[in-house]
Amino acid sequence: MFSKVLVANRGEIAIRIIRALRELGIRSVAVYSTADEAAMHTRLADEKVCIGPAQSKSSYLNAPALISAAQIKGADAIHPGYGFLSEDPGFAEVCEQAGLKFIGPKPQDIELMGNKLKAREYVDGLGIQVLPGTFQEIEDEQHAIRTAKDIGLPLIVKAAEGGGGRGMKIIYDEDQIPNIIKIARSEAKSAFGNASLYIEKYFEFVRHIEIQIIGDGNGGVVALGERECSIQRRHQKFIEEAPSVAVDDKLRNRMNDTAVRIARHIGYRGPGTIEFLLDEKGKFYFMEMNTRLQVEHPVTELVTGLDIVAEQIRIAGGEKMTMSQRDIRVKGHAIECRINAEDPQTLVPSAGKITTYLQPGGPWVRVDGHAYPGYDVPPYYDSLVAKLIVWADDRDRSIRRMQRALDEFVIEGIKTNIPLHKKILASKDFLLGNITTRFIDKFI
Ligand code: MV4
Repeated sequence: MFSKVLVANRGEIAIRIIRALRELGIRSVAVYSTADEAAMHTRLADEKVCIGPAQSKSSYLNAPALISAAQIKGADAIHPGYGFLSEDPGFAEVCEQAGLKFIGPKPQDIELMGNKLKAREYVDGLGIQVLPGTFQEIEDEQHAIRTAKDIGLPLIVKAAEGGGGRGMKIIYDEDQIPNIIKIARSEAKSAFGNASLYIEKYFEFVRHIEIQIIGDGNGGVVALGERECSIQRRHQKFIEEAPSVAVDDKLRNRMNDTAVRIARHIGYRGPGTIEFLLDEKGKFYFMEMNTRLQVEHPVTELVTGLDIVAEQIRIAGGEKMTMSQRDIRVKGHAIECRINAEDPQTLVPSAGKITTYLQPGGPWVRVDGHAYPGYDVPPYYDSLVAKLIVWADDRDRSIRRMQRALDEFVIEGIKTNIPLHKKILASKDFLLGNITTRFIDKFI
Protein backbone atom coordinates (compact mmCIF):
# COMPACT_ATOMS: atom_id res chain seq x y z
CA MET A 1 0.00 0.00 0.00
CA PHE A 2 1.03 3.61 -0.48
CA SER A 3 2.71 5.52 2.31
CA LYS A 4 2.11 9.00 0.87
CA VAL A 5 -0.34 10.31 -1.76
CA LEU A 6 -0.43 13.68 -3.48
CA VAL A 7 -3.97 15.01 -4.01
CA ALA A 8 -4.01 16.89 -7.32
CA ASN A 9 -7.19 18.83 -6.67
CA ARG A 10 -8.84 21.47 -4.47
CA GLY A 11 -12.15 22.11 -2.71
CA GLU A 12 -14.45 19.50 -1.26
CA ILE A 13 -13.08 16.59 -3.28
CA ALA A 14 -9.51 17.21 -2.12
CA ILE A 15 -10.83 17.11 1.45
CA ARG A 16 -12.86 13.95 0.77
CA ILE A 17 -9.71 12.20 -0.50
CA ILE A 18 -7.50 13.50 2.34
CA ARG A 19 -10.04 12.12 4.84
CA ALA A 20 -10.02 8.70 3.17
CA LEU A 21 -6.21 8.68 3.17
CA ARG A 22 -6.07 9.57 6.86
CA GLU A 23 -8.46 6.75 7.72
CA LEU A 24 -6.31 4.34 5.70
CA GLY A 25 -3.18 5.48 7.55
CA ILE A 26 -1.65 7.06 4.44
CA ARG A 27 0.02 10.48 4.55
CA SER A 28 -1.46 13.17 2.31
CA VAL A 29 0.11 16.04 0.36
CA ALA A 30 -2.16 18.94 -0.63
CA VAL A 31 -1.34 21.16 -3.59
CA TYR A 32 -2.61 24.69 -3.90
CA SER A 33 -2.51 27.75 -6.11
CA THR A 34 -1.63 31.19 -4.74
CA ALA A 35 -5.40 31.90 -4.64
CA ASP A 36 -5.91 28.89 -2.32
CA GLU A 37 -3.36 29.59 0.42
CA ALA A 38 -6.14 29.74 3.02
CA ALA A 39 -8.15 26.89 1.54
CA MET A 40 -9.38 24.17 3.90
CA HIS A 41 -7.76 21.29 2.01
CA THR A 42 -4.30 22.75 2.70
CA ARG A 43 -5.00 22.65 6.45
CA LEU A 44 -6.32 19.11 6.59
CA ALA A 45 -3.48 17.49 4.66
CA ASP A 46 -0.26 16.35 6.36
CA GLU A 47 1.88 18.42 3.98
CA LYS A 48 1.28 21.05 1.32
CA VAL A 49 3.00 22.50 -1.74
CA CYS A 50 2.23 25.62 -3.74
CA ILE A 51 2.12 24.64 -7.42
CA GLY A 52 1.53 27.95 -9.16
CA PRO A 53 -0.61 31.02 -9.75
CA ALA A 54 -4.39 31.23 -9.50
CA GLN A 55 -5.33 30.29 -13.06
CA SER A 56 -6.01 26.53 -13.22
CA LYS A 57 -3.89 26.22 -16.35
CA SER A 58 -0.83 27.29 -14.35
CA SER A 59 -1.61 25.29 -11.20
CA TYR A 60 -4.19 22.47 -10.94
CA LEU A 61 -3.78 21.66 -14.65
CA ASN A 62 0.01 22.04 -14.60
CA ALA A 63 1.21 18.45 -14.95
CA PRO A 64 4.98 19.14 -14.61
CA ALA A 65 4.38 21.14 -11.41
CA LEU A 66 2.26 18.33 -9.94
CA ILE A 67 4.76 15.62 -10.83
CA SER A 68 7.67 17.62 -9.36
CA ALA A 69 5.68 18.33 -6.21
CA ALA A 70 4.98 14.62 -5.79
CA GLN A 71 8.65 13.74 -6.31
CA ILE A 72 9.95 16.43 -3.97
CA LYS A 73 7.55 15.28 -1.26
CA GLY A 74 8.33 11.61 -1.84
CA ALA A 75 4.74 10.63 -2.67
CA ASP A 76 4.18 7.26 -4.30
CA ALA A 77 0.86 8.06 -5.96
CA ILE A 78 -1.34 10.88 -7.26
CA HIS A 79 -5.10 11.09 -6.78
CA PRO A 80 -6.62 13.41 -9.42
CA GLY A 81 -10.14 13.76 -7.91
CA TYR A 82 -12.70 14.85 -10.53
CA GLY A 83 -12.38 17.54 -13.20
CA PHE A 84 -8.92 19.04 -13.84
CA LEU A 85 -6.57 16.19 -14.95
CA SER A 86 -8.74 13.29 -13.82
CA GLU A 87 -9.69 12.21 -17.36
CA ASP A 88 -6.50 13.16 -19.17
CA PRO A 89 -4.90 9.94 -20.46
CA GLY A 90 -1.63 11.81 -21.10
CA PHE A 91 -1.40 12.80 -17.45
CA ALA A 92 -2.13 9.27 -16.26
CA GLU A 93 0.65 8.06 -18.56
CA VAL A 94 3.17 10.68 -17.40
CA CYS A 95 2.50 9.80 -13.75
CA GLU A 96 3.31 6.14 -14.38
CA GLN A 97 6.43 7.08 -16.36
CA ALA A 98 7.57 9.17 -13.40
CA GLY A 99 7.10 6.17 -11.12
CA LEU A 100 3.96 7.57 -9.52
CA LYS A 101 0.81 5.44 -9.38
CA PHE A 102 -2.14 7.23 -10.96
CA ILE A 103 -5.14 6.52 -8.72
CA GLY A 104 -7.60 5.98 -11.54
CA PRO A 105 -8.18 3.79 -14.58
CA LYS A 106 -5.55 2.72 -17.09
CA PRO A 107 -4.67 5.47 -19.59
CA GLN A 108 -6.03 3.49 -22.56
CA ASP A 109 -9.41 3.10 -20.83
CA ILE A 110 -9.63 6.82 -20.11
CA GLU A 111 -8.82 7.43 -23.75
CA LEU A 112 -11.35 4.93 -25.14
CA MET A 113 -14.23 6.29 -23.05
CA GLY A 114 -13.05 9.90 -23.43
CA ASN A 115 -13.85 9.73 -27.11
CA LYS A 116 -17.63 9.41 -26.85
CA LEU A 117 -17.90 8.25 -30.46
CA LYS A 118 -15.39 5.42 -29.98
CA ALA A 119 -17.16 4.52 -26.73
CA ARG A 120 -20.49 4.22 -28.61
CA GLU A 121 -18.91 1.93 -31.15
CA TYR A 122 -17.24 -0.18 -28.46
CA VAL A 123 -20.43 -0.63 -26.42
CA ASP A 124 -22.54 -1.27 -29.51
CA GLY A 125 -20.02 -4.00 -30.39
CA LEU A 126 -20.92 -5.74 -27.13
CA GLY A 127 -24.54 -5.96 -28.29
CA ILE A 128 -25.70 -3.32 -25.82
CA GLN A 129 -28.38 -0.81 -26.84
CA VAL A 130 -26.79 2.59 -27.43
CA LEU A 131 -28.69 5.78 -28.30
CA PRO A 132 -29.71 5.67 -31.98
CA GLY A 133 -27.32 7.79 -34.02
CA THR A 134 -24.07 7.86 -35.97
CA PHE A 135 -21.00 5.72 -35.37
CA GLN A 136 -18.79 7.81 -37.58
CA GLU A 137 -18.03 11.45 -37.24
CA ILE A 138 -20.22 13.82 -39.24
CA GLU A 139 -18.37 14.61 -42.47
CA ASP A 140 -20.48 17.46 -43.80
CA GLU A 141 -23.98 18.98 -43.90
CA GLN A 142 -25.20 16.36 -46.36
CA HIS A 143 -24.16 13.59 -43.98
CA ALA A 144 -26.09 15.30 -41.18
CA ILE A 145 -29.17 15.76 -43.37
CA ARG A 146 -29.10 12.08 -44.40
CA THR A 147 -28.85 11.15 -40.71
CA ALA A 148 -31.90 13.31 -39.95
CA LYS A 149 -33.87 11.47 -42.64
CA ASP A 150 -32.69 8.11 -41.24
CA ILE A 151 -33.40 8.55 -37.56
CA GLY A 152 -35.88 11.43 -37.56
CA LEU A 153 -36.03 14.76 -35.74
CA PRO A 154 -35.27 16.08 -33.18
CA LEU A 155 -31.55 15.38 -33.19
CA ILE A 156 -28.74 16.21 -30.84
CA VAL A 157 -25.23 17.09 -32.00
CA LYS A 158 -22.44 16.16 -29.59
CA ALA A 159 -18.67 16.65 -29.65
CA ALA A 160 -16.72 13.38 -29.80
CA GLU A 161 -14.25 14.68 -27.23
CA GLY A 162 -16.95 16.47 -25.23
CA GLY A 163 -19.09 14.65 -22.72
CA GLY A 164 -21.11 15.77 -19.73
CA GLY A 165 -23.28 17.86 -22.01
CA ARG A 166 -20.54 20.29 -22.98
CA GLY A 167 -20.87 21.32 -26.62
CA MET A 168 -24.29 19.70 -27.12
CA LYS A 169 -26.78 21.26 -29.56
CA ILE A 170 -30.35 20.25 -30.24
CA ILE A 171 -31.84 20.39 -33.76
CA TYR A 172 -35.62 20.58 -34.12
CA ASP A 173 -35.79 21.63 -37.75
CA GLU A 174 -33.96 20.33 -40.80
CA ASP A 175 -33.28 23.92 -41.98
CA GLN A 176 -31.13 24.49 -38.89
CA ILE A 177 -28.74 21.65 -39.70
CA PRO A 178 -26.04 23.46 -41.75
CA ASN A 179 -25.83 26.35 -39.34
CA ILE A 180 -25.80 24.29 -36.13
CA ILE A 181 -23.21 21.87 -37.53
CA LYS A 182 -20.97 24.81 -38.43
CA ILE A 183 -21.25 26.40 -34.97
CA ALA A 184 -20.87 23.07 -33.12
CA ARG A 185 -17.78 22.21 -35.13
CA SER A 186 -15.99 25.46 -34.38
CA GLU A 187 -16.99 25.31 -30.69
CA ALA A 188 -15.76 21.71 -30.41
CA LYS A 189 -12.49 22.67 -32.07
CA SER A 190 -11.82 25.52 -29.65
CA ALA A 191 -13.14 23.80 -26.48
CA PHE A 192 -11.71 20.29 -26.98
CA GLY A 193 -9.07 20.78 -29.69
CA ASN A 194 -11.03 18.33 -31.83
CA ALA A 195 -13.80 19.31 -34.27
CA SER A 196 -15.18 15.76 -34.50
CA LEU A 197 -18.97 15.61 -34.04
CA TYR A 198 -21.61 12.91 -33.93
CA ILE A 199 -25.40 12.90 -33.95
CA GLU A 200 -27.97 11.07 -31.87
CA LYS A 201 -31.73 11.06 -31.79
CA TYR A 202 -32.74 13.57 -29.13
CA PHE A 203 -34.93 12.11 -26.39
CA GLU A 204 -36.85 14.89 -24.72
CA PHE A 205 -38.78 13.58 -21.74
CA VAL A 206 -36.51 10.88 -20.36
CA ARG A 207 -34.47 10.28 -17.24
CA HIS A 208 -30.73 10.46 -16.87
CA ILE A 209 -29.84 7.39 -14.83
CA GLU A 210 -26.28 6.31 -14.13
CA ILE A 211 -24.82 3.15 -12.63
CA GLN A 212 -21.82 3.27 -10.27
CA ILE A 213 -19.38 0.43 -10.82
CA ILE A 214 -16.00 -0.44 -9.32
CA GLY A 215 -13.50 -2.69 -11.06
CA ASP A 216 -10.38 -4.43 -9.81
CA GLY A 217 -8.49 -3.99 -13.11
CA ASN A 218 -8.61 -7.69 -13.90
CA GLY A 219 -12.24 -8.15 -14.91
CA GLY A 220 -13.69 -8.26 -11.42
CA VAL A 221 -16.49 -5.66 -11.33
CA VAL A 222 -19.27 -4.84 -8.88
CA ALA A 223 -22.25 -2.56 -9.55
CA LEU A 224 -23.56 -0.31 -6.78
CA GLY A 225 -26.92 0.57 -8.32
CA GLU A 226 -28.23 3.73 -9.91
CA ARG A 227 -28.33 7.43 -9.31
CA GLU A 228 -31.13 9.60 -10.70
CA CYS A 229 -29.45 12.68 -12.21
CA SER A 230 -32.17 14.15 -14.39
CA ILE A 231 -32.24 17.48 -12.56
CA GLN A 232 -29.46 19.39 -14.27
CA ARG A 233 -28.89 23.02 -15.00
CA ARG A 234 -26.86 23.93 -18.05
CA HIS A 235 -25.61 20.35 -17.94
CA GLN A 236 -24.37 20.68 -14.40
CA LYS A 237 -26.13 18.21 -12.15
CA PHE A 238 -28.17 20.02 -9.51
CA ILE A 239 -29.89 17.34 -7.41
CA GLU A 240 -29.01 13.63 -7.42
CA GLU A 241 -30.73 10.78 -5.64
CA ALA A 242 -30.41 7.06 -5.09
CA PRO A 243 -32.38 5.00 -5.78
CA SER A 244 -34.51 6.38 -8.66
CA VAL A 245 -38.31 6.18 -8.31
CA ALA A 246 -38.36 4.85 -11.88
CA VAL A 247 -36.12 1.87 -11.18
CA ASP A 248 -37.44 -1.29 -9.54
CA ASP A 249 -35.33 -4.27 -8.47
CA LYS A 250 -35.71 -6.00 -11.79
CA LEU A 251 -34.67 -2.97 -13.84
CA ARG A 252 -31.83 -2.24 -11.40
CA ASN A 253 -30.46 -5.73 -11.91
CA ARG A 254 -30.63 -5.33 -15.68
CA MET A 255 -28.91 -1.93 -15.62
CA ASN A 256 -26.28 -3.18 -13.16
CA ASP A 257 -25.59 -6.20 -15.37
CA THR A 258 -25.25 -4.04 -18.47
CA ALA A 259 -22.81 -1.68 -16.72
CA VAL A 260 -20.80 -4.60 -15.34
CA ARG A 261 -20.59 -6.16 -18.79
CA ILE A 262 -19.00 -2.99 -20.23
CA ALA A 263 -16.54 -2.55 -17.37
CA ARG A 264 -15.63 -6.24 -17.26
CA HIS A 265 -14.88 -6.30 -20.96
CA ILE A 266 -12.41 -3.45 -20.52
CA GLY A 267 -10.86 -4.89 -17.36
CA TYR A 268 -11.72 -1.53 -15.84
CA ARG A 269 -9.90 -0.40 -12.67
CA GLY A 270 -11.44 1.68 -9.89
CA PRO A 271 -14.75 3.56 -9.72
CA GLY A 272 -16.53 4.48 -12.94
CA THR A 273 -20.00 5.49 -14.04
CA ILE A 274 -22.08 4.31 -16.95
CA GLU A 275 -24.67 6.89 -18.01
CA PHE A 276 -27.97 5.81 -19.53
CA LEU A 277 -31.13 7.49 -20.71
CA LEU A 278 -34.24 5.70 -19.47
CA ASP A 279 -37.55 6.16 -21.29
CA GLU A 280 -41.12 5.90 -19.93
CA LYS A 281 -41.36 2.29 -21.05
CA GLY A 282 -38.35 1.19 -19.01
CA LYS A 283 -36.08 0.94 -22.04
CA PHE A 284 -32.56 2.20 -21.44
CA TYR A 285 -29.81 3.35 -23.78
CA PHE A 286 -26.07 3.69 -23.21
CA MET A 287 -25.02 7.35 -23.36
CA GLU A 288 -21.41 7.56 -22.13
CA MET A 289 -19.00 6.36 -19.47
CA ASN A 290 -17.20 8.59 -16.99
CA THR A 291 -13.84 7.19 -15.97
CA ARG A 292 -13.45 9.04 -12.68
CA LEU A 293 -14.74 9.39 -9.15
CA GLN A 294 -17.84 11.58 -9.52
CA VAL A 295 -19.16 14.56 -7.60
CA GLU A 296 -22.33 12.65 -6.68
CA HIS A 297 -20.63 9.46 -5.37
CA PRO A 298 -21.85 10.15 -1.77
CA VAL A 299 -25.50 9.27 -2.49
CA THR A 300 -24.35 5.80 -3.49
CA GLU A 301 -22.16 5.59 -0.39
CA LEU A 302 -25.13 6.41 1.84
CA VAL A 303 -27.47 3.80 0.36
CA THR A 304 -24.83 1.05 0.20
CA GLY A 305 -22.84 1.88 3.35
CA LEU A 306 -19.62 1.61 1.34
CA ASP A 307 -16.62 3.94 1.10
CA ILE A 308 -15.99 4.33 -2.64
CA VAL A 309 -12.88 6.52 -2.22
CA ALA A 310 -11.17 4.17 0.24
CA GLU A 311 -11.90 1.25 -2.09
CA GLN A 312 -10.47 3.23 -5.03
CA ILE A 313 -7.24 3.87 -3.13
CA ARG A 314 -6.95 0.26 -1.96
CA ILE A 315 -7.41 -1.09 -5.49
CA ALA A 316 -4.84 1.35 -6.92
CA GLY A 317 -2.45 0.27 -4.16
CA GLY A 318 -2.68 -3.32 -5.36
CA GLU A 319 -5.00 -4.69 -2.69
CA LYS A 320 -7.83 -7.09 -3.45
CA MET A 321 -11.28 -5.61 -3.78
CA THR A 322 -13.17 -5.81 -0.47
CA MET A 323 -16.59 -5.54 -2.13
CA SER A 324 -18.45 -8.46 -3.61
CA GLN A 325 -21.72 -8.23 -5.54
CA ARG A 326 -23.49 -10.66 -3.19
CA ASP A 327 -23.01 -8.32 -0.25
CA ILE A 328 -24.20 -5.16 -1.97
CA ARG A 329 -27.67 -3.96 -0.93
CA VAL A 330 -29.35 -0.66 -1.65
CA LYS A 331 -31.03 0.46 1.57
CA GLY A 332 -33.19 3.55 2.14
CA HIS A 333 -32.94 6.73 0.11
CA ALA A 334 -30.28 9.43 -0.28
CA ILE A 335 -30.46 12.89 -1.87
CA GLU A 336 -27.67 15.32 -2.68
CA CYS A 337 -28.13 19.04 -3.28
CA ARG A 338 -25.17 20.83 -4.83
CA ILE A 339 -24.72 24.18 -3.14
CA ASN A 340 -23.09 26.64 -5.54
CA ALA A 341 -21.87 30.16 -4.97
CA GLU A 342 -23.86 31.74 -7.75
CA ASP A 343 -26.57 34.21 -8.50
CA PRO A 344 -29.73 32.05 -8.73
CA GLN A 345 -31.15 34.23 -11.52
CA THR A 346 -28.15 34.78 -13.77
CA LEU A 347 -26.06 31.75 -12.73
CA VAL A 348 -23.08 34.09 -12.60
CA PRO A 349 -20.58 32.75 -10.04
CA SER A 350 -20.71 34.78 -6.83
CA ALA A 351 -17.18 35.13 -5.50
CA GLY A 352 -16.33 37.00 -2.30
CA LYS A 353 -16.19 36.69 1.46
CA ILE A 354 -18.53 34.34 3.30
CA THR A 355 -19.49 36.39 6.34
CA THR A 356 -21.72 33.80 8.01
CA TYR A 357 -21.40 30.06 7.57
CA LEU A 358 -23.54 27.71 9.65
CA GLN A 359 -23.86 24.21 8.31
CA PRO A 360 -26.62 21.74 9.12
CA GLY A 361 -26.09 18.62 11.20
CA GLY A 362 -28.07 16.01 13.03
CA PRO A 363 -28.77 12.41 12.15
CA TRP A 364 -28.03 11.19 8.62
CA VAL A 365 -26.94 14.59 7.35
CA ARG A 366 -23.58 14.84 5.60
CA VAL A 367 -21.90 17.99 4.33
CA ASP A 368 -18.95 17.56 1.98
CA GLY A 369 -17.69 21.10 1.67
CA HIS A 370 -14.69 23.34 2.07
CA ALA A 371 -16.06 26.70 3.18
CA TYR A 372 -15.84 28.26 6.66
CA PRO A 373 -16.82 31.62 8.21
CA GLY A 374 -14.58 34.32 6.71
CA TYR A 375 -13.58 32.16 3.71
CA ASP A 376 -13.07 34.15 0.54
CA VAL A 377 -14.50 32.25 -2.45
CA PRO A 378 -12.00 32.77 -5.27
CA PRO A 379 -13.40 33.61 -8.71
CA TYR A 380 -11.13 31.24 -10.64
CA TYR A 381 -12.69 27.84 -10.07
CA ASP A 382 -15.92 25.88 -10.10
CA SER A 383 -18.55 27.52 -7.90
CA LEU A 384 -19.43 24.39 -5.86
CA VAL A 385 -19.06 25.29 -2.17
CA ALA A 386 -20.70 22.29 -0.53
CA LYS A 387 -22.63 19.13 -1.20
CA LEU A 388 -25.47 18.54 1.21
CA ILE A 389 -26.34 14.86 1.35
CA VAL A 390 -29.00 13.20 3.50
CA TRP A 391 -30.21 9.67 4.05
CA ALA A 392 -33.50 8.28 5.41
CA ASP A 393 -35.35 4.98 5.15
CA ASP A 394 -37.63 6.13 2.35
CA ARG A 395 -37.85 8.91 -0.22
CA ASP A 396 -40.50 11.01 1.54
CA ARG A 397 -38.50 11.08 4.76
CA SER A 398 -35.35 11.80 2.83
CA ILE A 399 -37.02 14.83 1.21
CA ARG A 400 -38.26 16.07 4.60
CA ARG A 401 -34.80 15.66 6.06
CA MET A 402 -33.25 17.57 3.16
CA GLN A 403 -35.75 20.39 3.61
CA ARG A 404 -34.90 20.55 7.31
CA ALA A 405 -31.17 20.59 6.53
CA LEU A 406 -31.57 23.30 3.86
CA ASP A 407 -33.49 25.38 6.41
CA GLU A 408 -30.57 25.10 8.85
CA PHE A 409 -27.95 26.02 6.25
CA VAL A 410 -26.94 29.69 6.56
CA ILE A 411 -24.47 31.14 4.08
CA GLU A 412 -24.18 34.93 4.02
CA GLY A 413 -21.95 37.31 2.09
CA ILE A 414 -22.30 35.51 -1.23
CA LYS A 415 -25.30 34.38 -3.25
CA THR A 416 -26.15 30.69 -3.36
CA ASN A 417 -28.67 28.40 -5.00
CA ILE A 418 -30.15 27.27 -1.64
CA PRO A 419 -33.45 29.12 -2.33
CA LEU A 420 -33.84 27.28 -5.66
CA HIS A 421 -33.20 23.93 -3.96
CA LYS A 422 -35.95 24.70 -1.41
CA LYS A 423 -38.35 25.60 -4.19
CA ILE A 424 -37.69 22.38 -6.10
CA LEU A 425 -37.98 20.18 -2.99
CA ALA A 426 -41.32 21.79 -2.12
CA SER A 427 -42.77 21.16 -5.57
CA LYS A 428 -45.46 18.58 -6.16
CA ASP A 429 -43.71 17.08 -9.18
CA PHE A 430 -40.51 16.47 -7.23
CA LEU A 431 -42.45 14.90 -4.39
CA LEU A 432 -44.23 12.61 -6.85
CA GLY A 433 -40.96 11.76 -8.54
CA ASN A 434 -42.17 13.23 -11.83
CA ILE A 435 -38.74 14.28 -12.97
CA THR A 436 -37.27 14.27 -16.45
CA THR A 437 -34.34 16.00 -18.09
CA ARG A 438 -36.67 18.96 -18.75
CA PHE A 439 -37.75 19.26 -15.10
CA ILE A 440 -35.73 22.28 -13.99
CA ASP A 441 -36.87 24.50 -16.88
CA LYS A 442 -40.17 25.04 -15.02
CA PHE A 443 -38.38 26.69 -12.09
CA ILE A 444 -36.29 29.25 -13.94
C1 MV4 B 1 -29.02 13.41 -24.31
C2 MV4 B 1 -30.33 13.75 -23.93
C3 MV4 B 1 -31.35 13.34 -24.78
N1 MV4 B 1 -31.09 12.68 -25.94
N2 MV4 B 1 -28.81 12.74 -25.48
C4 MV4 B 1 -26.78 15.68 -20.70
C5 MV4 B 1 -25.52 15.30 -20.02
C6 MV4 B 1 -24.77 14.49 -20.99
N3 MV4 B 1 -24.06 13.42 -20.40
C7 MV4 B 1 -25.79 14.04 -22.00
N4 MV4 B 1 -27.01 14.70 -21.69
C8 MV4 B 1 -28.15 14.41 -22.38
N5 MV4 B 1 -27.97 13.74 -23.55
C9 MV4 B 1 -29.83 12.38 -26.25
N6 MV4 B 1 -29.58 11.71 -27.39
C10 MV4 B 1 -30.53 14.41 -22.74
C11 MV4 B 1 -29.44 14.75 -21.95
C12 MV4 B 1 -29.72 15.41 -20.70
C13 MV4 B 1 -30.28 16.70 -20.65
C14 MV4 B 1 -30.54 17.45 -21.80
C15 MV4 B 1 -31.10 18.71 -21.72
C16 MV4 B 1 -31.42 19.26 -20.46
C17 MV4 B 1 -31.17 18.54 -19.32
C18 MV4 B 1 -30.59 17.26 -19.39
C19 MV4 B 1 -30.35 16.53 -18.22
C20 MV4 B 1 -29.80 15.28 -18.28
C21 MV4 B 1 -29.49 14.72 -19.54
